Amino acid sequence: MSILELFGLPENYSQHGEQVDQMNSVIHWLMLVLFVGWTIFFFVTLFKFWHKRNPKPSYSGVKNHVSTHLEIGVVIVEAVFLLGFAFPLWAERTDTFERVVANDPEAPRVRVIGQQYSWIYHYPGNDGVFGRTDNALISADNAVGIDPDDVNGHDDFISTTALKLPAGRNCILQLTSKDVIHNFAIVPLRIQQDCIPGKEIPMWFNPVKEMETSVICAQLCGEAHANMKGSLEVINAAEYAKWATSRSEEELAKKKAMALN
Ligand SMILES: [Cu+2]
Repeated sequence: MSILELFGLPENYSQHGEQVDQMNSVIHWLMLVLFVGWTIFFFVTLFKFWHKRNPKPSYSGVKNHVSTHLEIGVVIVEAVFLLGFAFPLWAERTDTFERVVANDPEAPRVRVIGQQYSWIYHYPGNDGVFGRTDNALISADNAVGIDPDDVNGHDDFISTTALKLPAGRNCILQLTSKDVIHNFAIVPLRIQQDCIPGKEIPMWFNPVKEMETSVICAQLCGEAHANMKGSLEVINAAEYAKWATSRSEEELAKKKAMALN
């Protein structure tokens, strides 16, 4: 059993998750070593400077420069860690959004809109383009304010029950919020991102296999924050394509029928 499972972290389902887990694990072991080391130092100090062993205090204090040299040494070692290891590792392990999009221009995209206290998912439909949205257009029948005059939005569809995504693809979520700051956190995929009103922030990951999980809001956002749970279903890619196509066609037919009336 890994140290992370011991702390109750669920199984990983994303391509990048193993690297997050490795980092998490290294940090936990390092903290354990520091904890044990400083605890030993504490007791050694208590014993060494115990008043019964040193009945007469030293009035002159330390004369040599060992501590100065030690401190310079610590600065050098930390600089090597930061510049030689941390920065290059960060550059290697993070992927820029441009690179992700260039590698897979067809990557499925979903807009995720947080609101007190639920999540709404806006799919671009079969044309792959999101319709223009405007908060002023939000109403009971238009949960995310899609502009009815924008043709790109006619085949867009909304899901308020679950976020469905295909397994084994790079998925891009574009996160925003209608009211306050929320945070879309998917622990089994080892990813989370703040949803900020007025901004649309991309988040991307590759769910490696089919799964069902809950998504939680990880930013204290009001009195019912604890109830702000969504559900995520990662399904077979072919099944996903079939579902998304039919939902989009349904939506387009509905719009056409409305236009005829
Ligand atoms: Cu919240």
